[in-house]
Amino acid sequence: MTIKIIMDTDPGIDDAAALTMALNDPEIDLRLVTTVAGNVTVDKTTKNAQKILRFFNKDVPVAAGAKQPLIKEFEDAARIHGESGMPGYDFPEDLPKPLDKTAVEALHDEIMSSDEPITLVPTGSYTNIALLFSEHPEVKDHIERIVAMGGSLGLGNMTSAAEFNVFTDPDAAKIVYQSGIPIVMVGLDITMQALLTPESLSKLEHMNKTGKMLHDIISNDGDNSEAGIAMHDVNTIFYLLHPEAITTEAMWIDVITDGPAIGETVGDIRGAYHDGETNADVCVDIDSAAFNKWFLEEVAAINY
Ligand SMILES: [Ca+2]
Repeated sequence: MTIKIIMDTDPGIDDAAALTMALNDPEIDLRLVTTVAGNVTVDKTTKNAQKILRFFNKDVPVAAGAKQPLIKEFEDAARIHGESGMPGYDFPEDLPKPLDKTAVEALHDEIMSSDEPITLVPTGSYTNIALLFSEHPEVKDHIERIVAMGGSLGLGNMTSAAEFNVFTDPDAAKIVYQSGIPIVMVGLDITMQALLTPESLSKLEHMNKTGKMLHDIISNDGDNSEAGIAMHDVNTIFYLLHPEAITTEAMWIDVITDGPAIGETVGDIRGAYHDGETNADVCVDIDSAAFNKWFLEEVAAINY
């Protein structure tokens, strides 16, 4: 059984690794890639997504999306992902044009024409998805669930309170968490646990062409430590394929949209505000060794 997904993404080093897994794992059917401003500007994230598709010779359609958040001013993460968003590897530059429609229209068309409900996998800010729900609310009945990288029950990585994707567009995140669609929050609570270790990274280098490409871009990640490098977005794909390796807790997530905690995802762990209602399954624990083992096995299986 394959899982039909759409990735809404802002490559981005870890996005590129997540796309690599989604494009090549036989259990995942990646129907569409939409892009959003985030790690770098949307023209760059679109090109980067296309570079990964071109690298694997896959013709999954790409539609360019929002240039900026709904309300908040745009701030990129080029200090971590480099000026291009995906430095360190010489990708071919002869890229096809993206679809001649917006990300929102492409999302609408793909979701409504699918014969089964689709899983949305946002790995950037949620601006495109929030716009989609506002402009085409009928799509909500045709979405299986949203498995979203972003948020944190603990500390943030942009501010003390906020994780990057939610911080980038907190107003969009609020709309998505209030949409009524089942959401799995794949946040820093697990992505900062499941670091790609230095041993795993060095194994990638000599594995195959894919391993070399991932090694070279991941080595340029500005947010590394001695323990390893967080592969944030890749955890969404790992969750889809190996939910048994991740512990989730159902709770209500509220998104703070102003003030010093802007972009914080507040988990109502004690059920103080929502009468026991929940709107998300929040990932709280992960088998990091299983994540590393799976990551290497996925790349080895690509055989390219
Ligand atoms: Ca991302």
